[in-house]
Amino acid sequence: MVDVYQVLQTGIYGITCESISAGRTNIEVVQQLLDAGVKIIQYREKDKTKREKYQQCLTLRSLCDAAGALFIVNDDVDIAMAIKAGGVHVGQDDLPADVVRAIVGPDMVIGVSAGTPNEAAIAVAQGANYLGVGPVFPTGTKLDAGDAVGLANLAQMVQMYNIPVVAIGGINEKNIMDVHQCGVACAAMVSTLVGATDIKETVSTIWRIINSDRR
Ligand code: 3NM
Repeated sequence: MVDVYQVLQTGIYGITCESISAGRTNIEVVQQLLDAGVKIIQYREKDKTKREKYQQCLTLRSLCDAAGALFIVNDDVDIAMAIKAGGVHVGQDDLPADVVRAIVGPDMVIGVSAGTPNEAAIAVAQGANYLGVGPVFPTGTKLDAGDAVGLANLAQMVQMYNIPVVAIGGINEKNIMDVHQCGVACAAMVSTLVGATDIKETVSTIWRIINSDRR
């Protein structure tokens, strides 16, 4: 069994997006992330049918299980249920966290995206297990991500809630130290990881930076 809270403190949270994966499939990218030691993977895919997503998720869940990693499905509560994912991540336009909880039961991890303290407070009250806060910096990966939250607001939101905060949006090797110093549990990255020429090397570099901060 994956210890969710331990996994959420590992620093790096990988998110898929096949269209910016340098010609690799989500399966190939996730295998490389897992080989590099990443312990939390979110399946986020906007350009596939539900059937295609379901099929990729089935494969990815078994890869994550074999690697002792937590597998989280973005948006699609039904797919998360069908493949027995470890978690589901929802945004402000999706079902509220308490409704998701009623559907998925007590054991599935629920992550909620929150761009403001008010959204975060509601998510926490509704039983979210972690908060996704972003976009910390401007990002080209999610076009409707809204205005950048910035480091000061991120640090404030980390202090406000007693559940793990996952920072997201525009995070890369150059700014990961600043993000980490805000006290976040993890930094979630799409383009920096899936678009990397050498995924393993990029993960190692980011971990080196984070660990130099922990010492
Ligand atoms: N959610 P990249 S920003 C999926 O602000 C997602 O909630 C965001 O991609 C939010 O790491 C984002 O390439 C995209 O900037 C992050």
